[in-house]
Amino acid sequence: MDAYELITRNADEVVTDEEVRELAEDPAGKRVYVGYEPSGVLHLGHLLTANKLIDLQNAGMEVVVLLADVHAYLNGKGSFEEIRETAEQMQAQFTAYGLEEENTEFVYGSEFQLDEEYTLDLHELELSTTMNRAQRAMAELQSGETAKVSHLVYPLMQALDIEYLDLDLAVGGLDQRKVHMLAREELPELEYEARPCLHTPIVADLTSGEGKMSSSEGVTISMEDSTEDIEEKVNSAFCPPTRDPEGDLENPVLELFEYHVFPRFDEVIVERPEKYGGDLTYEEYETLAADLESGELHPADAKGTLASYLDELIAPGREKLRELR
Ligand code: TYR
Repeated sequence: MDAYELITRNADEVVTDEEVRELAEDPAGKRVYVGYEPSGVLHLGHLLTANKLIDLQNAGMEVVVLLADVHAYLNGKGSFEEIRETAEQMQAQFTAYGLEEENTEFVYGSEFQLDEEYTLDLHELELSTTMNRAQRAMAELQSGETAKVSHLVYPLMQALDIEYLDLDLAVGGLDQRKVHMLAREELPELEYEARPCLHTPIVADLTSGEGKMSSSEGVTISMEDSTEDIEEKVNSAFCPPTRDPEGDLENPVLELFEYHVFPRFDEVIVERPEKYGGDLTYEEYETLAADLESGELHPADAKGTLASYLDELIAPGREKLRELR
């Protein structure tokens, strides 16, 4: 796999492809980040972007993880003290998951976002951005929540982070694209360069194949889940044997193989007794998906295999959480 393929595999979108191709020509030492509002327990949503960071690390890039404490504060997630505590737990779980400590720069937003220069730039962005523009970039509110000024400042600061962390590429889930587009438009107003960005897909809810999977909506898998929890969740997951002809429903079991298992393992072995055809070995996601569709691979076998690989990925973080509590 060449650098461009590694950098862009499993991405839903890159902006722009031309800029990312240029980056891929010489990725060594280029800086990339994902920012996360601190959360005490990582779930699959966090791990999907972390997988991308691991790819980028393998492509030779320098990885920065922003523990966005000030952003979480602006989003009403609690006091600074509470947020910092969850940020420490988050960092420990990322490291356990496979973002090597020596090769990953973990930065708290409050380390630079409260500096005078940053603040003055933020005010300049506030001057050059209309309310309307900031509102379009704002994250979706929880149901029943009223928009505050803090929700408008939030995307402006996220845009500024890309400059202040000296990044060559910004990565996030597809839900971050509106902020990244704002950054590309507004940073040049301050005479900073617009940077390319890469968006990972949002994986469907485990039970229905629809919509966004996060900790607040639908069923996800987290670092808190035991082996049995994982087995149970995967066993009850929606797994239609053939692809939805209309194409609106995703198969979450296949998505988890594609975005979580294959990027982290060279091969996937489905263990089956001889009388059911014996073990199956897959080196590529596509082959497994085709076998599920053709009936060669039974959904129950696919689920059992998925659960055990996910468990292997979750185990070190689960252990870490136990130590911390
Ligand atoms: N907006 C991101 C989220 O929803 C968090 C974030 C904050 C990302 C600041 C980047 C950033 O610079 O999780």
